[in-house]
Amino acid sequence: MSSTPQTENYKVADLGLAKQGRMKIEWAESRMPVLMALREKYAKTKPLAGQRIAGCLHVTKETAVLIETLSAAGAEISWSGCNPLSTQDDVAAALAAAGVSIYAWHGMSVEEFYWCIDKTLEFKPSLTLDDGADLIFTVHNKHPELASGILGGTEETTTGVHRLRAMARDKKLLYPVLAVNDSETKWDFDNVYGTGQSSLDGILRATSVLIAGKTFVVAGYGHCGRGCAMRARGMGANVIVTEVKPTAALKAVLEGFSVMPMDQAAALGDIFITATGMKDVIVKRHFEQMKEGAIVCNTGHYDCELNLDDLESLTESVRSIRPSTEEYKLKRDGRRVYVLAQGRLVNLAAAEGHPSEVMDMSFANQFFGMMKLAAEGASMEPDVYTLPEELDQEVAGLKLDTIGMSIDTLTAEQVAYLDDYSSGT
Ligand code: 3DD
Repeated sequence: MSSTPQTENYKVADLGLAKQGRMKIEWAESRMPVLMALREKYAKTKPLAGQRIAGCLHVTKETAVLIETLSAAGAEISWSGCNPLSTQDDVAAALAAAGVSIYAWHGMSVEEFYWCIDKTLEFKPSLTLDDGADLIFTVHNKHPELASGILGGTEETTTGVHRLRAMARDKKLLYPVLAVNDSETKWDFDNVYGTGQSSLDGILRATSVLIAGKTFVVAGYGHCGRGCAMRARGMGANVIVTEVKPTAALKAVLEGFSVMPMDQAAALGDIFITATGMKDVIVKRHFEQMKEGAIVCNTGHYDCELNLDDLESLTESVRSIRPSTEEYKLKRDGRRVYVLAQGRLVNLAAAEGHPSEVMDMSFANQFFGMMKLAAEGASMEPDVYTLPEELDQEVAGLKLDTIGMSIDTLTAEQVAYLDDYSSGT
């Protein structure tokens, strides 16, 4: 439990970390020019005035920039973290010290995790902002009476969007949701380049091992897995990809990665990372085959991809040998397997998550999503929607402007040519 007493509108680990946290937030601000431009523009008109946003998203220095941008645009905020291990306590302290209603600390229990979500719902939000859908699930399963007051919600991550689409299909959704994850300026940047870099960052901070020359097994070749494979290869690893989807596996083959079932890869890998969104990706028979010293981690949103109950059934003793690194000594022959971040997303639990530069675009989509729902949510049916394609071009254009890049534009004649079917070659 966090040592800071809960006041009426926040609970964090240690308010004394606020000064350090504020400097981390300022560092992120200097690398999130799109959000900062939106903050400057909308602080004047405050289009979110009167809105109460309950957020459930990793409390990182980048999320703090989003929170303070939404607040500058007029919204009232109440926030919790979306993973028990991903909160940066100094950032949470800085937000609390600045008056943000925040309930988040690193290392909370699952019970405390849901207590924090309940606290954010006390002010009866008009909008919800999710990463992994725990907040919206809590509204639907525990506080359905709040749904009538909610104009809509956004969802940040692949797995969350998948589950919300299933709810919408089954007509269980009580209010409209915008799938921020499905914006190209989110998934094609955050999921690929963000996850690739931040997952290697998490592994390196937790273990400090050499990546070059190691056999690096990536389970899942979706956008996140692709990023991990790309970055591991960049550091000199021999990358093996495991998949269940033929097209994804074929892409990995054509990118030059080895592809094989986990049953085969388990005996070969030095480092394993799961990025599938599926449960039980690495299970007992795989742990049994692993080499002495194998390192295993997950970068998927939920902590179900490594079956640690299976590993525990094989284990004689466990010790925390480094921060975010636990050593499991196996009964059979004393072999040691190392699990990072207790099987939770290694990029946020053992490092700081994706770099600010990519979160700048993900969170610009979150910001525009909140604006759209504030304006139109009341007239939208409960379903899952993607943000308009032109918004992607606007976000990418803002990013290019803020990094001083300019591009060509089509002439009127070229635009006409696109639709011209009067002649061929
Ligand atoms: N996620 C990764 N890095 C993050 C950061 N620095 N701040 C907040 C959230 C962060 C999670 C996102 O990648 C989210 O898009 C996801 O889970 O898909």
